[in-house]
Amino acid sequence: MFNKVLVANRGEIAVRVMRACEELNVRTVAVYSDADKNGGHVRYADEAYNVGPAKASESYLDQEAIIEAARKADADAIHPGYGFLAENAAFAEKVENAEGITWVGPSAASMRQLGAKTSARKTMREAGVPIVPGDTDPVEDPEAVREFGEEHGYPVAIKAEGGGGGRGMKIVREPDEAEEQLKSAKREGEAYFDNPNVYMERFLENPRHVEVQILADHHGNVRHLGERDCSLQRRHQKVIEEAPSPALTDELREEIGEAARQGADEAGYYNAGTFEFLVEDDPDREAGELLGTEADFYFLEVNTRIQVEHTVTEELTDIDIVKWQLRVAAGEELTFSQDDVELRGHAMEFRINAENAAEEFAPARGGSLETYDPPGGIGVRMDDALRQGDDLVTDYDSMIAKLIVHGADREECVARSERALREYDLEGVVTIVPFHRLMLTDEEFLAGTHTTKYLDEHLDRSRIEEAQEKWGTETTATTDEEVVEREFTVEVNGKRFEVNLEERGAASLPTAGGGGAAAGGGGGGGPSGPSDDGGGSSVAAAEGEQVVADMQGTILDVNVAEGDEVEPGDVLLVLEAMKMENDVEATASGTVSHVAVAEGESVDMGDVLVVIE
Ligand code: MV4
Repeated sequence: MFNKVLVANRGEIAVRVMRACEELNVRTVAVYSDADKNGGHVRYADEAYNVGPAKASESYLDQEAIIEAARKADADAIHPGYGFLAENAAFAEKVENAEGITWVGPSAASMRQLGAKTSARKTMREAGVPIVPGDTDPVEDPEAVREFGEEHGYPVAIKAEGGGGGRGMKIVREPDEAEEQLKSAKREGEAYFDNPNVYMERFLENPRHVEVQILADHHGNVRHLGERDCSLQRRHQKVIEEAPSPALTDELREEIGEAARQGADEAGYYNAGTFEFLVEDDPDREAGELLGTEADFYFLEVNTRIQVEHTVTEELTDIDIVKWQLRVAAGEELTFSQDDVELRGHAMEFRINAENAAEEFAPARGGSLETYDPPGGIGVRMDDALRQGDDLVTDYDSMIAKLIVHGADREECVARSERALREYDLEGVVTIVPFHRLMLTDEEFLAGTHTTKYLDEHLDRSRIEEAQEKWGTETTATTDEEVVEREFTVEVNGKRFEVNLEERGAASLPTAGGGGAAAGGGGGGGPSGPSDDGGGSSVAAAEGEQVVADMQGTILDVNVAEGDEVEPGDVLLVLEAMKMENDVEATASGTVSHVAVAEGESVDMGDVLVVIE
């Protein structure tokens, strides 16, 4: 087993991995950006290293900085968590080739083989795993799309080979849409994934998202740990995940699990991974009716990492997946057979996002945890990296915690979840807890008949607003507490150290000149951007004639050109950030004199987007 593991991540997943290390008597190393200097994962680790500024590309995504921190700490393994570099094959390869440091995850080769959707589909088809009807080679010609539509029926899905999540998929509903949608899919593939290759599948109208947890060692042992149902999604973002699926019979459950296990085995996969499937649901299925082996299920894609929702599988099987990741990476064999894997009871995970569900899930722009008193008791697990008084860091993902609940069956799990969400006392930051409480009263969700389209196309938005009013909490967008930072030189046993001290709430004391006494002041936590106007549209800070980005993200659409006349409220462009589409609006009348960005470009907070004279 390793001596010391560097966790190349932040927030709840970093603490989750560190807890596994603690139980294995392995020392832990955190990395953090300037925005996370007060982060919970920094507090938790045995030691912590700053890897750069808030901007992820210059810190958590800076491969050299991460490896350098591992060297400095003398760590003998790196666990990537999820997101950031977790599925970056080049980084995995760098670590695989780094003397004395082990990569905790699947091989770089597996990431390349299974990360590109077309090669994943080929591998699964050769393993006898059903794939969504369609091609496995890139398509270039609109005529080929029309022929496919004639053969398999419309709609046809055109997907980016490098795609994933909700990005890179276009739907062709009739022949004359083929040319434009093919071009659009190729453009998006090039812009987002630096890969213009796209392929076709028959589009399934009512799919459930069912995924299977895989654990495999370096000795040929491949196990599946049952499935998770992640059908409750909003704009391709999972909101509540559960296991087992409320829609499947045990026979269908076992078929899908075995298909995933077979596929992983054939692919020579090792460590933890998740095999995603689409299960065709019956739109007329009633509450209490289950999908049996007559239902069609198809392999969709592989996630070559630990996932956010691994927790529900852990609660059902009592298997610590992260500990097994570490053991497998250290060369140990799995000590349980497939028959030893038992699925007990029912579990749900509620993603606690700092978002306002009544404002199209707009991410919170700031705040601090004036009250943070999470639930507890039997069957309740909190995975977070928070404590009361923490400032909200808004530079990264809006998910700040996970509430995981386990019960003897789904009914008990729901009742226990309602109790836990009622207990969750969180003031100072807006979250989607009210939305979760609403879902636990929703007929479709309680019946388990919701598909992946339910939230985007069916849930009545007014019910979300009512829930937010009924159960929402007060928030303060800014903190007025003074944080004074000073630099001191201290001497310990004859050795001198430069240390930065932060004093919260204290009046700034006069300090003697020299010694680098830094002037204190300024709010705590991450930068507070312009005030949020809610509604998922961000009013860019218009400084004089410049319209600048108020958050880091990717340009989705540019709606103006030089010479255009604009009025306040006109949508100048669409910025994709925090997994949300944000309209950037003009705040003054005038003529567009310069457009500084193009579709697909990444921008940072403060970058000039458009100039209006
Ligand atoms: C599909 C599909 C229907 N038919 N492919 C969405 C993102 C990516 N993971 C694949 N996705 C889909 N692929 C075919 N042939 C429907 C979706 C889909 C979806 C899938 C799983 C979970 C949520 C979803 C939300 C919208 C669309």
